[in-house]
Amino acid sequence: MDCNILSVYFIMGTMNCTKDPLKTLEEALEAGITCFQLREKGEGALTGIVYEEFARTCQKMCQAYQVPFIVNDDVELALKLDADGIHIGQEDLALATFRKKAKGKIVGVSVHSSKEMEHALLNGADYIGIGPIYKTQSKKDAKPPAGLHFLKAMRKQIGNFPIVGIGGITEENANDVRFSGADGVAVISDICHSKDIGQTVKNLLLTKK
Ligand code: FQP
Ligand code: MG
Repeated sequence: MDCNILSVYFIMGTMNCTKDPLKTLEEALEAGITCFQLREKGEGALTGIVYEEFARTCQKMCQAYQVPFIVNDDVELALKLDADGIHIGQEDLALATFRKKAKGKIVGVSVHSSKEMEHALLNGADYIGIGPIYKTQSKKDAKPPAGLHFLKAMRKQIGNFPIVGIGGITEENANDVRFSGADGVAVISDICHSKDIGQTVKNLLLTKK
C-alpha cells in the first residue's frame, strides 16, 4: 500500500456532521483529502437500506476523485459494495479471517500496544491506526490519549510500515503527529465542524512532512 493515501484521511458518519454530510464529503474531496472512511455509528446513525444507499453515494463520490473508500467495522457492507478497504478495531473481528475474505483490499487495524501491533502485522494489516493521540470528542468509548510518545515508540518498532495517527488531530497539531512518525493524520471533527472545509483540508495537507 502507498502510504501517501494516509496523508489526510477523512473519517465521517452522518452523526459527526453539522451540515449536510454529502456536502461535507464533497467539499473535503474537492479540497484534496487522500482517503475516506465511512464510520456510520452512534445513536441516530443510519441503518438498513438508507445506510446502504448513503454508503453507495459516498463511494461514488470518492471514485470520482480517485480517493480510496474505506468502510469502518461493517465487513458485510464493505464486501457487498466492493469498497477499497475496511478498518477494523481490536474487538471487531478476527483479522486473519477477514484478511482471507478481502483479497486485494486495504485492511486497516487500530493498535494500542506493541503486542497489538505485532498481531496486526502478522495477520496481514496494510496500515495501522494509532490513537487516540489527543483527547477526542468523536468516540465515546475512546481509550485515554496515547500521546506522541507512544506514536514515536511504535514508529521505532515498525520500520517504514504505514501508520496513521488518530484522535483529536487538528490543523494546529497535525505537524507534530507527522514529525512523531505518522505517515498521515486521520480527522473527523476538525473537518466536519470546520466553517471552511476547503481551507481546513488545505491546512492539514500543507503540514505534510
Ligand atoms: N483508526 C482509524 C484509522 N480508524 C478508526 N475507525 C479507528 C482507528 C478506531 O474499531 P475502533 O477503530 O477502535 O473504533 P470505532 O469502530 O469506533 O471507530 F486508522 F483509519 F484512522
Ligand atoms: Mg471499530
